[in-house]
Amino acid sequence: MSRLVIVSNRVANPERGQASGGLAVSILDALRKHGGMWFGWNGEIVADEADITLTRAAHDHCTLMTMPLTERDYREYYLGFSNEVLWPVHHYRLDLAHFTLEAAEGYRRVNARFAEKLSEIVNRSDLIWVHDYHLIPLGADLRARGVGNEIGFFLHIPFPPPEVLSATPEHEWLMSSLLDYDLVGFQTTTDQANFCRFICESMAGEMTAPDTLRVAGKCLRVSVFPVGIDVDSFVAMAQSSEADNRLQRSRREAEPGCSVIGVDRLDYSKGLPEKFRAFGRLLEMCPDGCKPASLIQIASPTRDDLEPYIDIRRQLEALSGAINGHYGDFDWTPLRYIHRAVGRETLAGLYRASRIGLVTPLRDGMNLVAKEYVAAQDEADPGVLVLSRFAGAAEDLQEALIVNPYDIDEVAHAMRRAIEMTKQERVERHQALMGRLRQHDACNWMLGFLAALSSCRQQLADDMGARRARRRNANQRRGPLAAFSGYASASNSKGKLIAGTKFGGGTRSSS
Ligand code: ADQ
Repeated sequence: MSRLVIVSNRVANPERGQASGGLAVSILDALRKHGGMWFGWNGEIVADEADITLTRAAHDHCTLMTMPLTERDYREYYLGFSNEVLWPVHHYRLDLAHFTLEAAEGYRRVNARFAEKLSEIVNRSDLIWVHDYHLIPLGADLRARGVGNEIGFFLHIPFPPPEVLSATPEHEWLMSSLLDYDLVGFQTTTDQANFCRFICESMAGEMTAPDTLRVAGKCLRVSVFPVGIDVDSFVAMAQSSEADNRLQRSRREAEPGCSVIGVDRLDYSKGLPEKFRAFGRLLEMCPDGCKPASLIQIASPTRDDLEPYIDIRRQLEALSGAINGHYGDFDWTPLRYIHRAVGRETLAGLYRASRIGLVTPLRDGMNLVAKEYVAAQDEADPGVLVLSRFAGAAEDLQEALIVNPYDIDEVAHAMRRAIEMTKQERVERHQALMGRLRQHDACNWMLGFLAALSSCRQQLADDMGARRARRRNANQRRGPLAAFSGYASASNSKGKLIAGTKFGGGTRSSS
């Protein structure tokens, strides 16, 4: 079996149980199952490029190869281009995107350095799996250094429609650099469709099969691999003694009403102000003196050097203060807002103790919290997941109460519906959701991606062989001049043929 080399911006410490980002959680699950090497930034900042060296650390199931960034890299590559341009644009927030040439330069520079260091340590037979938006051009940089391995890329965040993407300066360069991967994976069919539409409409590509793009003389496999969680280990975690202690404590200290939990990184994409307002609306809908529900919102700090993150924190402090000031009582704090990371067992216990899991991002690649909440429930008396239709998870988790997070009334009504839902309905919905979680769990995500990556060159070669054979047969059936006319129409009409390429349906004639 080939060695797996995972590359991501940040390498998390596998021994610390508090990874509060979805990417780290999913990669750790993958490495626990498969083993291999994890390559990336160690979170440290050094003064000078000359101080950047690779460090190796061995763990039970993997080797970590990490290096620091310089202060300038951090500012330009990480905060600047990755998180002030790509993150907002991919979450449909053009209003928050802030582009500078220095940031774009920094992004190119760090990707090139990752490629330089990585190319020195990979073996020819390694399968290389690059993760997320920080490292889009890494595949092309590796190719430029002669790395001929199979290289796959997985995007954890949404892929916006071409009309939004094209507002990013440098987007053409970025998208063309994706063509050097063998396989590009997305969370949902919507993301995949947006990407394929961009390639077909803006880069004269064509779809030669439902998951294959041909563009600029290259073939690229493009598929959907919804990220999942390790269901059994999360179920076990939710029943562990630590989770049980948290559950018992939560029950003892419970605020009045139905318990509602929210767990998110403190990010503007997660829709936290809208969530607080919807909770406020729920309280407002109830008669005076009624205490229908209490919300615990855990929001781990993230990117707090950036203005939009400072701003959202201010908004949440003001909103939670206003809600508690207005509705709170001597025996009741309706909204508890906790701004820090929490251990995973504690989280599991909190999910289990809560009747409602409130997951309402404005836009999200997948959202693992939604899946963790479902897995942590007591199957005999489960809680209800209220889920944003704009989370990738909503494509699959249809038995949740699906809401529009911008519609405060709709979210408030969904919470009321969850409070009033019969046990039988809760059990039925939960059973169906657990089936879906198991179908798309962490293991299937990883194995699906790796199987596609290791077979995609062969499959592309087979597809091309089959296409050539089909064309030959068709020409033979049409007689001796057909081969010539087929060639002529393809070459004469190249521009038009491409302009007439029908997205998702292969080529069609330009007539
Ligand atoms: P994130 O945006 O980080 O991930 P998400 O999928 O919800 O979002 O994952 C968050 C993870 O961190 C969960 O496992 C959660 O338990 C944990 N977490 C969150 N807040 C925490 C806290 N306060 N304390 C401890 N743990 C906390 C990105 C994309 C997502 C995509 C994932 C995986 O933005 O859309 O689902 O990658 O692909």
